[in-house]
Amino acid sequence: MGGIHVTALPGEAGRHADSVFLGPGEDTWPQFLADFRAGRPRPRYQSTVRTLVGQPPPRRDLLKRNLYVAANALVVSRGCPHACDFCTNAAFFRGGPSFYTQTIDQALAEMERLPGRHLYFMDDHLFGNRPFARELFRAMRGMGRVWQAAGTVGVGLDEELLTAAAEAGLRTLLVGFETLSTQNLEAQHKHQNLHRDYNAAIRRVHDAGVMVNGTFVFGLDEDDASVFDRTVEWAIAQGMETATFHLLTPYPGTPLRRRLEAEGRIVSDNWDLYDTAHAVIRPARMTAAQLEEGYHRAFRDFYSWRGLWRNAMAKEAWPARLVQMAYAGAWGRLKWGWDLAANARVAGYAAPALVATLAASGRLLKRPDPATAVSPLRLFTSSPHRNP
Ligand code: B12
Ligand code: SF4
Repeated sequence: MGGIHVTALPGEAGRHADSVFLGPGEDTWPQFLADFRAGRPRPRYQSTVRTLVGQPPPRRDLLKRNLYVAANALVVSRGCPHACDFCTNAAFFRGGPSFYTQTIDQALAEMERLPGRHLYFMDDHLFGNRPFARELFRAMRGMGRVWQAAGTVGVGLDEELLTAAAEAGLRTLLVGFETLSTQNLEAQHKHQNLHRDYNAAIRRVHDAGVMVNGTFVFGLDEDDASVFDRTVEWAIAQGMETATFHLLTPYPGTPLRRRLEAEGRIVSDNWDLYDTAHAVIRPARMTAAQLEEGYHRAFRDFYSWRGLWRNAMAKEAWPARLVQMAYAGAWGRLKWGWDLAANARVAGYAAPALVATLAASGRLLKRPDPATAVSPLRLFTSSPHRNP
């Protein structure tokens, strides 16, 4: 067994497996195979070498593409340059560098192997190494890809990097806003968000033709029962396309857990409830029941028809409003449809619709340039791509 949970709790995992792997697996898996062949597998393997250079390409031929909306999921970096208290990253990468990238050539070669136009970067912070990101986006320009990735608020304020990303095909950016409270950010050591103009960041991301998926954490120490409505109202007022809410969860190995443990505020160690949808801590300024209720209400309100309508109306033009309704509606209101498609093993057939929406959103959101204005009839036509 290996992975994030196992790394945080190797003793627990060791009760269920002969060998456990701590940290990234690239260096330890070959060691294990050699030991296993020799008939001497060890009970514990700790990663010490941190590099993605020279890794064999993933066996994507094993993937049943019809099962996935985003079959072209890839990572070109590991970890993150930041260290927020609630995040599992620092614990996972203990004992070595906690942020490193592939080479540009390796990353491009991986993209070459992926059919179609869509890419879904699973990197924690694709923009975390600025020179790497800039070079990557420059190389991706003209490939005709449309892609989704995650970054920090700072990306929205970094005009040069944002423009390069958008020109390379970035169409949705997941941004960890987490909270609108400075004290909460300080308490979580989320320094990279401090004193950043969230509104300006969103505006600029939109102006670049990129949709925003904002993520938020509820249950931080400054949050009282008013936090849910305030946050949802703010997100809607910004015309944020999609939002994801999470309850503060003290994952094993994190500084957050150590603090809450010392304060006696962790109420459950049932890992099934550690899905960021259950209150497993005693919040400071409300009850656990209020926290859970507010969390569900936030989702309900943001994705209510009224919420979607108001959100869409924050956009200036009707085509952009309609794409916003379609994208956010499909994301937030059609869960039953996605479940149905997943169970019927046909989710992959939704991929062309996703690509069309992402491509259209790029043209619709982008601040209009009169010289290159697009006719509404051409909004959904795709740009040429050598690997359609
Ligand atoms: C992308 C992602 C998602 C995507 C997944 C998309 C997809 N198609 O797979 C989506 C958005 C769906 C998602 C959803 C959720 N996610 Co998520 N997600 C991630 C993210 C950013 C990357 C995961 C990834 O693929 N990494 C790349 C792979 C290569 O790394 P890896 O899995 O760690 O594997 C390496 C090692 O761990 C090791 N290894 C792993 N397994 C094994 C096994 C063996 C035998 C060996 C030898 C080695 C080994 O080797 C690998 C190579 O080095 C991680 C954060 C992170 N950076 O890992 C969070 C993360 C995994 N998610 C998290 C959470 C909480 C969730 C949700 C519960 C959120 C929610 N409330 O909805 C859901 C749960 C979904 C589910 N049903 O499980 C948490 C989990 C925390 C924890 N301690 O358990 C993480 C760690 C984020 C965080 N920092 O808090 N997620
Ligand atoms: S910025 Fe995101 S990925 Fe990086 S340490 Fe903070 S929460 Fe984790």
